[in-house]
Amino acid sequence: MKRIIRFFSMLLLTAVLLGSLYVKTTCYASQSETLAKPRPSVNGKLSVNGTKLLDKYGKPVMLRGLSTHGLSWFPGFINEDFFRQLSSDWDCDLIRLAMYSAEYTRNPSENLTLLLKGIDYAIANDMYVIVDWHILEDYDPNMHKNEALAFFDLVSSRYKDSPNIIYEICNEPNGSTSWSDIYNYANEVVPVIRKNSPDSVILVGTPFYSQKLLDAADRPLAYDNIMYVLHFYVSTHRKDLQDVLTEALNRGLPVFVSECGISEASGSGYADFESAAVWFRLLEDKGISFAVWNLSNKAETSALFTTSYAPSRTINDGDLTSVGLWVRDLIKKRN
Ligand code: IDC
Repeated sequence: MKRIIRFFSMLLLTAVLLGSLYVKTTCYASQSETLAKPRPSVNGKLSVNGTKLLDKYGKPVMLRGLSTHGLSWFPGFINEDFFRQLSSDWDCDLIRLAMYSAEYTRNPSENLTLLLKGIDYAIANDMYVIVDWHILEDYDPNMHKNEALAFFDLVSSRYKDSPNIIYEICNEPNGSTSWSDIYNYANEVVPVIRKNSPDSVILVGTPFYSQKLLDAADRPLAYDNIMYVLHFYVSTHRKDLQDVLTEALNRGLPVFVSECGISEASGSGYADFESAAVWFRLLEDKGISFAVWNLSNKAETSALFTTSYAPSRTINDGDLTSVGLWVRDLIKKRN
């Protein structure tokens, strides 16, 4: 009798163990299936539902990509062959074009040509592309609001039918700029984009260099398909800012990390790869899309390329900085 009881309890235990293993593996499988490698040609137009970024089938997607440096300072990196390599050799599905607003207002026509080239190369190479109005030294987006309205009107009417484009209306408000300043600015810029491109995803920067997500969570904008921006630099920002991200998500705020760097907040200094691993694990766990700063050969820690790399050449491992190698692997070996 005892033997029979033992036999059946072993049988039961095995069944429970196998059952939990099955649940675990299928969960992982569905997670990587939905989140891996989205492409505009397959996943199409994006939208936002709750905290999630969705593809045209309503499946959650996570974009993993790279940000240019200021377009006007590193125009050589806006070349089709370079974009092709990022897309096909690095499996990069997102590129962010950083159009420094202060530079743009100094020389609109040349900068616009460069930006449009970048968008066209991204589209030709099947990547999503963020059009970033990169305010920084002009710390309040209202400072160049009229130029921003004209800029977004032009770009969104030109690309109104493209599923590739994501608009980022103010990189990093800073100084005394409050969420209510940004809120008012967004209430003017979003309708201009939406008039041309009704459902496009729009990213909105948050106060203090796009770190104060919780200010936005207190009073989100009244439009659909909006995501709120968090930026971090792994050697400066750690648990406090990670907790802000988690709290914002818990409060239902959709978050997009449109810029992050493997350096100190200055863009240079020490590269803390351990902190980077913690940050990107968190983004993977939460399914948060990101773009890493920066695609340039400037002598600074966050640059992915060595100073001797000429962007007209095929990329070799020797052309990448230690940060570049790490980021290339991060983008490529996902899931
Ligand atoms: C930095 C560049 C650096 C440039 C500086 C000023 O890496 O070469 O001299 O801008 O234009 C940001 C900004 C981003 C900064 C980056 C690093 O969005 O423009 O780039 N950073 O400082 N926010 C936090 C860090």
